[in-house]
Amino acid sequence: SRGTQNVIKKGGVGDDDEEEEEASNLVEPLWPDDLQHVPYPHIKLAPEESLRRSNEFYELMNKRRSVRFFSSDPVPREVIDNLIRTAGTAPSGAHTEPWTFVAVGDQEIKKEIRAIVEAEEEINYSKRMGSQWVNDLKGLRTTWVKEYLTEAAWIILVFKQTYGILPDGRKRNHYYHEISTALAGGILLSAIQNAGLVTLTSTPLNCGPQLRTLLNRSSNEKMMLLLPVGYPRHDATVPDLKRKPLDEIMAVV
Ligand code: IYR
Repeated sequence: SRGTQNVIKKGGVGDDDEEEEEASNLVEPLWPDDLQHVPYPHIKLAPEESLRRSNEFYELMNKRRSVRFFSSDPVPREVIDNLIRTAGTAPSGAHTEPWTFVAVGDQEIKKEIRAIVEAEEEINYSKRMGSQWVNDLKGLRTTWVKEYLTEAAWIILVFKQTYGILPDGRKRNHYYHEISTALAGGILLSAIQNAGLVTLTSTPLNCGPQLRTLLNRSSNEKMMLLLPVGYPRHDATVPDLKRKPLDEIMAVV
C-alpha cells in the first residue's frame, strides 16, 4: 500500500510524463528535529560592482557554444573534480542531492560509450526519427558518427537518482529529482565554461540503460546528460547561430 508521503507524486513539477518507481515505505526524517540554523554570511556588493560582475559573467557565458570538435589535449583530474564539486552546489528538493556525475577518462570506456551511442544514433537518424526531425537538424551538420566521444579528454555523464537507497536497502524519496539534476547540469555547464573548457550538451536517445550498465550504476539512476569535456580542436567550427534578444525572452511586470 502506498504511504502518505506519496501524495507528492514522482519527481515534482514537469515530471508527469515519467513512469518512475517511488519510495513507498516510511523512512526516518532527513534531519534531526533540532537541526541547527546558523547565520548566513553575506558581503553586500555596491550596486555598480553587481552591475560590473553581472555583465562580466554574461559576457563569459555568451561565449559558450556547443562544440562538436575536440582535441585530445588532457584536462587534469583536479579540474574535473572542481567542476563536479561546483555542480553539486545546486539546490535540490529537501536537499536530497539526487545526482551522480560519472567522469570517464579511460580511453577504453570512452570507446565503449561511443559504440553504444553511435549504434543507437544510426538507428535514430536512419529510421527512428521522422523526416521533420532530420530536416530540423540539417543546419547543425550532426550525424550519427560521434568522434568527440573518443577525442575529448573526459566524458561526464549526469545521472538523476529517482530515489535514494538507504544502507539497509529501503528507498528514500528524492523530491524534484528531475529539476534538481537539471539545475546541477546548468551549473556544470557554467563551471566548464568558466574553466576555459568546452562541452556539448547531449542527451543520447535510447542509450541510458546500456550506459548505466556499462558504468555499473544502479537502477535508481537515470542518465540525463552526456557531456564530452575538453579543449576544442584548433579547426573547430560552430553553426553561426544568434541568440534571441532580451526583449524576446523577458517580460517585465
Ligand atoms: N541526438 C542527436 C541529434 C540531435 C538532436 C538535437 I534536438 C540537437 O540539437 C542536436 C543533435 C545527435 O546528437 O546527433
